[in-house]
Amino acid sequence: MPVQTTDAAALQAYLDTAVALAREVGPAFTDGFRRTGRFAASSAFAAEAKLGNEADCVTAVDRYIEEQLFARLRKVYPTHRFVGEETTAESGDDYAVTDDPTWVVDPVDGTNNFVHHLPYTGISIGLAINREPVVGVVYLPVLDELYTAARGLGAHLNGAPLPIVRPPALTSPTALSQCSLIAEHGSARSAAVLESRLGSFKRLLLDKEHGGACLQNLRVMGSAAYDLTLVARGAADMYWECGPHAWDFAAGAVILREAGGALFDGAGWWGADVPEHERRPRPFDMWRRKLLAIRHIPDLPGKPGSGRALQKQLAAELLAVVQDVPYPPDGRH
Ligand code: LIP
Repeated sequence: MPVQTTDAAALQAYLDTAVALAREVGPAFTDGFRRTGRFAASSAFAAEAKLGNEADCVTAVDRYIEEQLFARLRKVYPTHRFVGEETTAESGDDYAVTDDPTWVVDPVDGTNNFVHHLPYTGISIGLAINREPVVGVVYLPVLDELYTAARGLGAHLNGAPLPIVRPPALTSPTALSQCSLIAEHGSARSAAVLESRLGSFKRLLLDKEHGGACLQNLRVMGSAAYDLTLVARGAADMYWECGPHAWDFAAGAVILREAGGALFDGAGWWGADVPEHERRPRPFDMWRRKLLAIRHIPDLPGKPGSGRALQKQLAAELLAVVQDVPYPPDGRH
């Protein structure tokens, strides 16, 4: 098995490259969003439905930015591998997941927001080594928010360390009912998927008298990458979703972890035949398309490790309420 360099200097160099490229393609992204410049001819812009599903769309901007990013990355790292939403999805998802350095890119995450002029949409550039995401850049050009992180080097928003809100202002929720959760509707719209997902939402929101978790609030923002940055900055307590792909999660996962957040497999146990003693949050695997993210929770005074314990407790509480939606994993393993 090849030895991959993941020392701080190597990771910083990868991060610098990713930041420079995100900034470079940013103007094309805003041109697309505003239908100006290179994307002024609106006829060239139409959102196309992938696989006949209008909820899962792609535009000329997605394709253009992915091409630009991969062309530049290939020049700098000719031996690396590349997985991108547009090239990969359009080639039928048939790629091998290996230990090699692999750039995992979503040129426009939140394409639906992009098409509808909602600025919660951005470029997501992740680098995985040994199958684990280690570098992440999420750039929201319209809002000019640049989130950056590399393993062991911290996470930043426009250069300021994350989470933005810190103790003592950052308090600790001690139960699911005190949490704000981000979730998504996703693009799969079959009756079975909707029933499962809406059932989870209902149990999460329902008051306690009727057996629900009575979550403080549930928000749908429309972009997995952005959702992860919101949890990383401390603007939401949790994000849960089954269905997105590695290119939606890769960069945001690094940013969240480096901001002190915790990631778990989002599959959940509702209705599954899992014995009670096995009911613990499983580790996150970005190729499995299921994620639960919990924000940084500070330790209680004099209790080191209590923040991590609370993250696990909240994850367990949430996973006991939601229902898994089965999806095949990304890539060949
Ligand atoms: C989107 C994700 C979102 C999910 C959507 C879609 P896209 O990515 O960010 O979380 O709910 O179905 O996968 O397609 O806009 O890059």
